[in-house]
Amino acid sequence: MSNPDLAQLADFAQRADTTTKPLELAIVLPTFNERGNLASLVERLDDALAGISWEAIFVDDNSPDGTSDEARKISQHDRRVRVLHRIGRRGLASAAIEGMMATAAPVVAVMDADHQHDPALLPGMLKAVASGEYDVAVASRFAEGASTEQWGRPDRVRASNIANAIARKVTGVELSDPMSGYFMLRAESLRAAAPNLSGVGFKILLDILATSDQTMRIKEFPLNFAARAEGESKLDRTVVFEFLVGLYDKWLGRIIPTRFALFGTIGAVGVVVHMAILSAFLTLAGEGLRGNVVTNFELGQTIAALVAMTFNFFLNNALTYADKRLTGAAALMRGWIKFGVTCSVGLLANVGVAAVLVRFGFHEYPAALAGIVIGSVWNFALSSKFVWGRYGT
Ligand SMILES: Nc1nc2c(ncn2[C@@H]2O[C@H](COP(=O)(O)OP(=O)(O)O)[C@@H](O)[C@H]2O)c(=O)[nH]1
Ligand SMILES: [Mg+2]
Repeated sequence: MSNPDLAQLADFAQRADTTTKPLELAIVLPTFNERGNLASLVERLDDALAGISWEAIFVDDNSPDGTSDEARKISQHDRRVRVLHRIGRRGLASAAIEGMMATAAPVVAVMDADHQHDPALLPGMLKAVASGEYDVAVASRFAEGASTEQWGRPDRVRASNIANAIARKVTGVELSDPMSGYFMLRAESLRAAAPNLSGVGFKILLDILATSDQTMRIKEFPLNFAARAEGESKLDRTVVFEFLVGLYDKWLGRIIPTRFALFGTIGAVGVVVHMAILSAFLTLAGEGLRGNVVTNFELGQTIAALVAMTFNFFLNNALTYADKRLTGAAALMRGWIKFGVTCSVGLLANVGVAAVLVRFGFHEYPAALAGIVIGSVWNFALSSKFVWGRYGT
């Protein structure tokens, strides 16, 4: 037998061994439009994890580029690769949690599917966690020996630093990169924390650390954070914002749901915009329209309402629904019209409730307030379904 044959045989034996060996590690890879990155990533996992019995779970939120089809194609030939295809859902945190809950492996890792996270760190991380010496292994972009130079995004390094500083303050966890998206822990610890995880935006690692009862023993692994291979970042702009939303969700989200709080806050700002436009209009219009069929007030009120509604639509699209943001002129136009229709229904509910309350003898202002609250709840419920929800596009 020649040497290459021997090498092949050894390779085959090792593979056979890892398919009969009990599963040791699951790597959860949330994806949204990552089609071009999958095949090469599986190859890199295969290289990095030689001798380890692993599976990879792609959790795809129905990416329009067909990422899930690509993942299924790979999976047909490689059973270590699995696909969780979610419909009508968006969000990195919930994708990671659901992926980690979908495996029988005793140890689970989460990493990006865009090649920013180097799979070569996985065996070391596994050793730290599987031995029981540590509870969590974190690949850190900011630990001693790590680098973010290849990333080429100093703006995002700064944003991450700010978020990390706040994170360290509020959780008391001393970690160089609590917002890291690349980490590993025992599946058992994850399952214990799962019922109390927020699953909204919030960087999932921080959520796990803040949720778990005992103090986690953490080992950091310096990561050379690369530029993404193909496609574009979905999370850009929103890191710090997402983080603040996550904090809110953790502390108050159970009392007033996070999205509703955002929607309501934006609505309140919308009222200010409305009043500003109305007063500007009334000042500028002066006596001009006096005596016409439409009064200054009626015209001003209509313009202000349209502007405020448009303002609310765009702000909600950018912030409240950042994770399901509508993009492109056609989708935005459709969304804007649907939002307008939704708000008119909300207005009817608002006025209806307030009028009934006044008839029952309530004072006008509390009645108006009740109308506003009911109208907002209505707007929120309807628009989250029809504008940004699964029926939205
Ligand atoms: N399932 C799922 N994955 C997502 C979503 N948003 C981002 N991802 C994936 O999460 C990983 C990190 O996202 P990315 O856009 O690279 O964020 P960045 O690294 O912070 O710029 C990538 O693998 C994305 O494809 C989402 O809404 N759902
Ligand atoms: Mg990325």
